[in-house]
Amino acid sequence: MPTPPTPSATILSTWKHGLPANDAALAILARGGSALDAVEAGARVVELDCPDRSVGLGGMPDRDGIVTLDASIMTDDGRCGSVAAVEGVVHPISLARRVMEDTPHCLLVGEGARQFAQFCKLEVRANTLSPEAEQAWRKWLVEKNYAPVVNIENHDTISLLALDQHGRLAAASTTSGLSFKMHGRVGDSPIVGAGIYVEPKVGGAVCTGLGEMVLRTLGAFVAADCMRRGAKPQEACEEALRIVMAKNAADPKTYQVGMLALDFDGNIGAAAVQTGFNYALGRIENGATSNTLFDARHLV
Ligand code: SD4
Repeated sequence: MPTPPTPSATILSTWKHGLPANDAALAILARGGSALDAVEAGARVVELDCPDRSVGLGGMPDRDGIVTLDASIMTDDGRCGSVAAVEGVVHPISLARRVMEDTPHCLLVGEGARQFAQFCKLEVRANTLSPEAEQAWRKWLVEKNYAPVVNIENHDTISLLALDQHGRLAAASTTSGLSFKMHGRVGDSPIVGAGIYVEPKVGGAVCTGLGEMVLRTLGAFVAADCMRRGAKPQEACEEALRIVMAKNAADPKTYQVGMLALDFDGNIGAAAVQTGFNYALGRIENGATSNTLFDARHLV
């Protein structure tokens, strides 16, 4: 007998722009829609309108003045799709989903990913800079200080986790990556296991922050694996971040990594290396909907 639907659902998103993302996701979850549709819809909101210029075509460029985008999506049956270093694609999260659903592959990069977007008839534009991003890039060019320090303030990649009314869980992440990165640099966000991971029957985890720190330890996988071994989502985020800090030589005060986790009971975890990481939690419980911004616990 299939499990009857439960009248609850959860959406968890990084940073303040998680609030409008959650609103879009909650609309889907409220009508019994899938966690997969919810995380995609939430990511698409921020891809179109990210005031902090860290997601989508309005995002900050690399050091050559070119915006390159990374995105990934994963479901609780182990399916996943990603795109990396793709140019001109308005909704890289939807392209990642098409990689997952319509190809035998997990990851497409660069020009091949862009061509696949055209094949899928997803919107592709000329890759021009927004006026704000161009101004910031020209200012950066004056000194060309290549110090990939991710902010400890309130802006960054959007990464999402959703649990729907039918008990299905999905994760997604989409970003323009580190501002003024080297052309061709890919962060953690499109790398399954690093920026996002869903462990079937256990739960999922997602990351934001300085991708190199997460890539070296496959942060999201580590957090999900902690849950597989019995940790609650909060304990899992903190344990995974301790491992990130232990395995990276850099002083943790010089970088930020934030993590969110969600299990199949709707328990959540949120933690960051240092202060400044906030997240939006959306819930549907007994017919009532909430969407609230919280500060995550920090470890240093
Ligand atoms: C990256 N974690 O590319 C991602 C995104 C990010 O500001 O932090 N962007 O490293």
